[in-house]
Amino acid sequence: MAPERTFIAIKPDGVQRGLIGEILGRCERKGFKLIALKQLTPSSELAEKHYGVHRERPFFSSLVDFITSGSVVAMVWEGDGVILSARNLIGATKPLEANAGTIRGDLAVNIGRNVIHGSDSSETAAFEISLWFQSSELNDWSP
Ligand code: DAT
Ligand code: MG
Repeated sequence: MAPERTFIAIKPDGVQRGLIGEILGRCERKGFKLIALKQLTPSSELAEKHYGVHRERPFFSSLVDFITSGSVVAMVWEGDGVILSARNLIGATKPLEANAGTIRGDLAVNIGRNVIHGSDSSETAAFEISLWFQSSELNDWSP
């Protein structure tokens, strides 16, 4: 499987709850390589682009309000099959349906406060990485 990159973000609820270290640790222990990391409170413009695919959904405005409500930890991780593998680490969108052992299964109960975002395909990963990061912020290194 070819090395890939994916965009992962710890949402404001995860930051508020002190789960940054827990989530970084799970990604690191899995064996993925951290390529970029920063903390920011996203603008509405950034949030609306990030969640543009959900623009017509009834929850869109509350989703944008939530993701812009506080600090987000934005990351790029690299590894073989990392896009799907990170989705598996994250678990189902609805935390009550997420398997135990996943981040959402272990750490969340509410779909509107589900702690973490991960890209769902190679196309979204490329789009989200370029939306959240300048290419100069991506730091390649050899383990
Ligand atoms: P995921 O975050 O697992 O990729 P998604 O892309 O379908 O899920 O939706 C993006 C976010 O929007 C999700 O993390 C939480 C919120 N969301 C999705 N479906 C929702 C719903 N039915 N009601 C409220 N929020 C929802
Ligand atoms: Mg999604």
